[in-house]
Amino acid sequence: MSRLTEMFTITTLAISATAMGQPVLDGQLDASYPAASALQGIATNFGNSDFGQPGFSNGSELDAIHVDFQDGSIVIFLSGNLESNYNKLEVFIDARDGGQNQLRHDNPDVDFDGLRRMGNSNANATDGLVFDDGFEPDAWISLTCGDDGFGGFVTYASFAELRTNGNGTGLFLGSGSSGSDVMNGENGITIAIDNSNIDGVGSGTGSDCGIDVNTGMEISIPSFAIDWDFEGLPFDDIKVCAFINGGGHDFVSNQILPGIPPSDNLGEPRGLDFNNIPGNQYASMGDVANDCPTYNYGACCLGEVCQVLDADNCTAGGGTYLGDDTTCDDNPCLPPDCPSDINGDGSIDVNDLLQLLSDYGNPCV
Ligand SMILES: [Ca+2]
Ligand SMILES: [Ca+2]
Ligand SMILES: [Ca+2]
Repeated sequence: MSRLTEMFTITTLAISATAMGQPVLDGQLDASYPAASALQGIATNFGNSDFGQPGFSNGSELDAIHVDFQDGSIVIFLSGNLESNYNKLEVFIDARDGGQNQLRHDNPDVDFDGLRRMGNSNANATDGLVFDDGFEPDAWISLTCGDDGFGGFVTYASFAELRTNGNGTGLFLGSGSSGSDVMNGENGITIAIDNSNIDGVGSGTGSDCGIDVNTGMEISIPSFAIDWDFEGLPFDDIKVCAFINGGGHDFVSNQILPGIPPSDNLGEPRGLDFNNIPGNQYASMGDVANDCPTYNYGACCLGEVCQVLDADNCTAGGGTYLGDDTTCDDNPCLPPDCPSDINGDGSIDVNDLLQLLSDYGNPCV
């Protein structure tokens, strides 16, 4: 191919890609993406990144999710960060009939058995992670990143089918790096990351907002990876649930999309049931989230017991609501420690002194 022809071909490809509206896989949010289907409403308890580098990141957060089907591929953009300590981004995709509302025990052994770490612990157990009713994912992708051992930034990813009766195909997709150094998986899946976000949600467990973040994790899945019987499935109803998990797929953060109300990290994925958490923890293609969700969550005193609850549920249950985003740290529901209030009437006065004098000389038993 002559240099001129080569340039022409490259230019033509670039123009046709733009004309067809395909996103460029580089971890930056392209104009071709639809509006966010969900926005994060709480701070991250897995670290707020402030490095500002495309590669290495010192925190994980999921700020927004965009989902589309473009030119034969499912495209998913998750704005935010993935900490470069080999924590895991878990992405579950429901794009066809069937699937696994509860993760099974007989899924393929991929990523050091990381997928099965979240599922039923054996054929008779029912302790696998349960998604909200109406969400039955058919595929799973997990992305991780960190130091390659030589000071360079590297990404790895895995894919698995989540067939209704288990025993789907799974594979290691390969490795990549940041920006346009994308990972090209054997089955046509491509993944890019740009970790440079320093905005979005901050650190903590209270309310926050993940709006206006335009860098993060970008995934393109050719339809045949999920249309495994080549039926020409329409892919007009795609749902996605994403969350940040610990390095062993064994400790779920509080960064879920669509999000959860203000909360600490969720922890153990086994036994986790998203039906027990308000709202749908899955987003549908076509959903539009213009604003971050808002929550009236805070510490609620039920006697001396403190629980972070929704304000209405707190008062309906006879509790005292201490205000939005208050926490149960150092149990604020316990009476103040006031040893000089000897008779316990809430004030220190002459009656405490008289009580002391009347007790004077008695043995403490
Ligand atoms: Ca499905
Ligand atoms: Ca942030
Ligand atoms: Ca739910």
